[in-house]
This record gives sequence, structure tokens and C-alpha cells, in this order.
Amino acid sequence: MSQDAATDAQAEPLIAPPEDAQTWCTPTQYAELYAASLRDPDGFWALQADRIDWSSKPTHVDRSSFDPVNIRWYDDGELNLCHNCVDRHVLAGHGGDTAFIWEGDAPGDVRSLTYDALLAEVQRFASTLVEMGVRKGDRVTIYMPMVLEGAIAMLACARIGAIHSVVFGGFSPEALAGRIEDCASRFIVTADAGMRGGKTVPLKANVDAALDQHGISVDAVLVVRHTGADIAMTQGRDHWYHELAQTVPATCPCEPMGAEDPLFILYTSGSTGKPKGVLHTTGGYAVWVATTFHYAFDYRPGEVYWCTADIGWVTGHSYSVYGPLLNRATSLLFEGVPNHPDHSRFWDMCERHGVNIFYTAPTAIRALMREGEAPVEKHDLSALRLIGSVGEPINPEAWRWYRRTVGKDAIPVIDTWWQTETGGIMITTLPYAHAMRPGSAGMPFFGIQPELVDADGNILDGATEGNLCIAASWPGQARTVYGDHDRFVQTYFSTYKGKYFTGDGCKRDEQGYYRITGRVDDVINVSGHRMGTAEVESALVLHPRVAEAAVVGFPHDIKGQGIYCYVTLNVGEAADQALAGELKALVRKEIGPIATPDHLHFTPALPKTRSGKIMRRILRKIAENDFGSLGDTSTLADPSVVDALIAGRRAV
Ligand code: 6R9
Repeated sequence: MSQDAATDAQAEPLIAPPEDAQTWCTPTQYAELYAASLRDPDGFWALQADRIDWSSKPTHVDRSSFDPVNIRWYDDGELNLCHNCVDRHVLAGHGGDTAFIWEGDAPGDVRSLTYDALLAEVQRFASTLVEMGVRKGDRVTIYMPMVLEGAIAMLACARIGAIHSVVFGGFSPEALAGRIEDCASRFIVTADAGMRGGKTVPLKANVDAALDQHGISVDAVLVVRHTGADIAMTQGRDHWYHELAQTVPATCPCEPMGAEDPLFILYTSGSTGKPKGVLHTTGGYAVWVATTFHYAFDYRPGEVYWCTADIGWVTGHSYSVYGPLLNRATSLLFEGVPNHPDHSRFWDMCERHGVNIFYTAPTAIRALMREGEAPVEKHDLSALRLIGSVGEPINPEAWRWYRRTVGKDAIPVIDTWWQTETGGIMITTLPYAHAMRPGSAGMPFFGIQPELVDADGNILDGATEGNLCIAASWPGQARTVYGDHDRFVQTYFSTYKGKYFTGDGCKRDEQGYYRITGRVDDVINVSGHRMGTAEVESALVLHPRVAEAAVVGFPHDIKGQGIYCYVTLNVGEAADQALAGELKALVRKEIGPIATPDHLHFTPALPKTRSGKIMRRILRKIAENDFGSLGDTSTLADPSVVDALIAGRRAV
């Protein structure tokens, strides 16, 4: 996305929302509900808690504090999330409704599950986990392709009170090992292999590599047969799901969980150090995703809803699995990729499954936009009623293409801003309540109080630009970093005391619309995947010939941001093609293919202050080919480094 495209978003005219008599939220209702949510948060969230079946109703609502940091919602309530997602719909007579439609990597490879069938599958899976020795509070690592058993495994964990840690199937064995070790997980759920875009992803082999190469011993690895790939099974440790499942009870009761009992850990990148295990708990998360799904997607019974995110990301957790099931929706899960077998795959699937609500990422939209309108026009998208975007800023050009070509300029587009740490949608226009502004996420969701602050923490009023903070807690907020509460406090609550700092920069316009401008920390967003530049740097410096590395993001037409690596070699070493290949391979090995560098820029030196700090601001500008506004370089220990870097950039 180009800088210009991003900055003109504020000037984009508002587009009136379509009127809709059936909507859950009219403009007046939004205004009233939002005001009520701030005037009487406890009253508002007590009411929303009725979306959930509690085995013991909470008498408290919000008991959170940002200083000291202690986040608690509904803390004396008791519930089970799996019961809420599955059993209660069956008990209420809706067992025949479709819960999931799954389509594999190969077009037309389809499997559906009713709520009845899902209940049976989840119970069988939960019984299998119990048989393996999993107990309440145990961490279960789920390293799966996008298959039904991935979602079923999550629900099964929730059913028995185990904490799931889903690791995206695209992560390397190294990255997987780090995530297994960090939460001391003794159980792994995986598949023989996955399929993406016609290519096999060797998941079980990756698990073996992660465990063997790192000397990690786990109690059990449960393997779902999916592709039929030939794999090695370690006697006593590895079990085929289809074999164990036949020996276990067909029913498995729901474990009553305290509202603040952990539900899941999800690793996400920050500006420093290793990925953090963001922890979400049960009650508040349930209320938050149930409420946000209901209003943001304006879901109506019987509709087919499709979120294209993988369950390895928070979007897959909240809006492919938990949010839709809590609302008794039909959720489509897709194993493959948008450009396989061709660029009309998404639209072909929308037509065949009669998708009403479609939610995807800007990177996919930009990639499909490049293919022109023909692949979209070939398909009947008349069932679509609402389309959404998530994961990174969407440039107005892509937004308009999406609305015109996919939405026929007739249906609402929602651009939903949120984070792994927020659990669910925080800022979005509501589909029939708000006018849309291409490039702006829009208005705060109920209960959310965004604040824009300057570098010193002063709150800025009116139309302005600043760092985005949230003033008070909301039910879906992450509670801690697993095993490291200090890091949680340091990362999110120490920059601006008493506020949650998102790490995002943001503009607010005259109408009070929020437009996220991107990360202001050392996190980059590549195709909607969050990555710490420090993680890529750590991988690069593992190479024996590398002395130092500095990684920054740069604008990329399709990915939003690309990965630009400045690399300094040891004295006497010279760069060559082979080394470039080795470094790319090293990053893929340490993190995964999503972190593959786009550019390697070998340089004899990095720009540093006299105290030895790398001046990333300069590196970012140079990567952006913006040499005119490098700012003050006089504090550099050796200002001549900059000229060499510019000359080097021209050569990249
Ligand atoms: C849900 C998710 C979070 C970061 C976030 C921000 C960026 C997400 C966005 C957006 C602009 C949107 N982001 N949605 N930026 N507009 N609609 O993506 O979570 O993977 O944790 O990433 O993504 O920079 O801070 P996560």
C-alpha cells in the first residue's frame, strides 16, 4: 500500500449505509447503546452476559484495574464455553441446523456438520483427550491444517477445561518447539499433513522435528488422519485419532469453569523478545465474542457466514469458531488459499455455498484486485449481504474495489480493527448504523473508550492523530502473558500508565471516525501476519557469517508491508547469492515461510547513535526509498553510514 493512498483516507467522503428493517442495530440504537455502555458499564455488560448460559450466574461484572494491572470480569460466574457453543443449541431443538461447512483445498471436497453431529464429534474428541491423560488446566498444543478436527479439538479442550494453544500450521518446527516449551505443553494434536494450494504441509513430520531436535518430551501426540500421507509414529507417544476414538466413551460431560479460568493461549509477536503467550479466560471472552459477532456481522438465523482466517490466528478463534457458534451460526471453514486452483476460488465458493457474510483480509483483497474483475464477475454473488475486512489497514483503493466488485456497491463493508490481545472487534462501523469511510475502521464498539495520546501521554482531543490507547477494560481483554505477568504489564500498561496501549498509531476525524495508520512499535504486519522485527533479526544473526542485522517493514503492494533486512557481515566476509539464499532459508527454518525476507541489504555498517542504538527511523525511510526526510542524522556516531546505505538501497 502506498503512503499516499493511506494518507488520503481522511478525505474520503462518507458513504451512507443501506437501510435494513431487520437489522439488530439502527443508528439510534447504536447511539443509545454506546452511551449506556459508558454511563453504566456494569449494567450494560450484565445484560450482554445473558447471551451466555451460566451454570452459576455471576453477581459481579467488571472488577478490573489497569493500575495495578488485574483484569477480571464476571469473576464469580461459572460456565462452560463448549456447552454454550454446541450443547445448548441442541438442547433448544436446533440440533439439525448446520454448524460448520468445510471445504478442502480441492474445490468441491465438502463436509458439513449439524450441531447434533458436532456435539457427537466434540464429545468423542474430548473423551479421547481425557483418555490420553489431559486434565483441567493442562495445555494442549493444536498444530493443525484448517480441517473440522482443528475446531473440534479447540471445543473439546474447552469442554474439559484444558487450555488450548493453537499454533498456525505454517510455522516451522523451531517456532512450534518454542511455543510448546513456553507453556510446558505435554499434549499435541496434529494431522498427518495439510494441503494448501495443492502443496502438502508435513505437519506430523514438523512435530517430530520440533520434539526430537529440541529434546522435548511430551506425554502424547494425537494424529488426525487427513491426507493419508505416510508418516512415522513413535510407539507409546503417538496415537491415531481414528483408532483411539473408537475405544472411548461417546459422551463426555462439560467441566464447569470459573469465568476467569483460562480458555486459551495464543502466541503473538511483539516489539521485543520471543512471541508472547497471550492468555484469554472464559467468561468475559465468551460475552465479548458473542456480542461483537452479533452486532458487527448482524448475523441472522440460517445465514451462511464465512471468515477466511485460519484457526492459527485470533480471527480464526473468535470469528471462525467461538463467535459464530455462540450465535448458532453456520460457519464455513476453508482449508485452501484464494488463488488455487485459480483466482476465482473465493467467489466460486461464495456462489456454491450461498455465502451471505464474507470476512477476509486486505492482503487477499489486494491480491485478487490485481487479477481484475473477471474472476469475480464469473460468479453469482447475489447472496452476499455484508462483507468485512480485518488484519491490517485497508487502503481506500482496495476498499472501493471490494465494495464495488464484490459488494456491487450495494451492501455494507465493515473494516474491523482489533488485536489478539483484545479478543474481539474493538472499532468498526456497524453495518446498518454507520456511514462508511473507505480506509477508516470507524466507531468504537460498545464499552470501548479509545484515547489518542501524544508521546508524553497527553490525551488529544477532537480531530487529531496520536497513539491509540484504550481507557478502560472490556470483557474480551487478554488477562496476562502466560507465565509472565510482568511482561504483560510492561508491554501494554507501562508506556502510558493507567491505559492499555495498543501499539498502533491512529487518526480521528471530524466525525469521530478512527483510522488506524499502522504499528508505531517494532512490529510489522506482513499479509496480516504480525511479526516482531526482533524475531527476524534473531534468526539472521544465527548465521555464522552474520555480525548484525536490523529488520524493518516497507510498503508492499500486496502484503501491506514487506520485510526488509539490513545485514552486516563479519569482517573479511563478502555477500554473495549463495549467502542470500542461506539467510532466507534460515529465517524460514526459524520462523516459517511467512517471515521470508523480501529484501536483503548487505551493508558494512548500521546507523547507530553514540550510545550504540540502531536508528531504525532512518532504516525505515531508506527502505521506503524516502531519502529526502531522514531527519536529524547528526546524533549518529558516523553520519557517513547513511550515504552508503542510500547507495546500497538504489542497488537492491
Ligand atoms: C485481529 C488481528 C493486530 C494488529 C493491530 C493492527 C493490525 C488489525 C486492522 C488493523 C488497521 C484494521 N490491524 N485489524 N489495522 N485496520 N481493521 O489482526 O489481530 O494478528 O493480533 O494483529 O493488526 O496493527 O495492532 P493481530
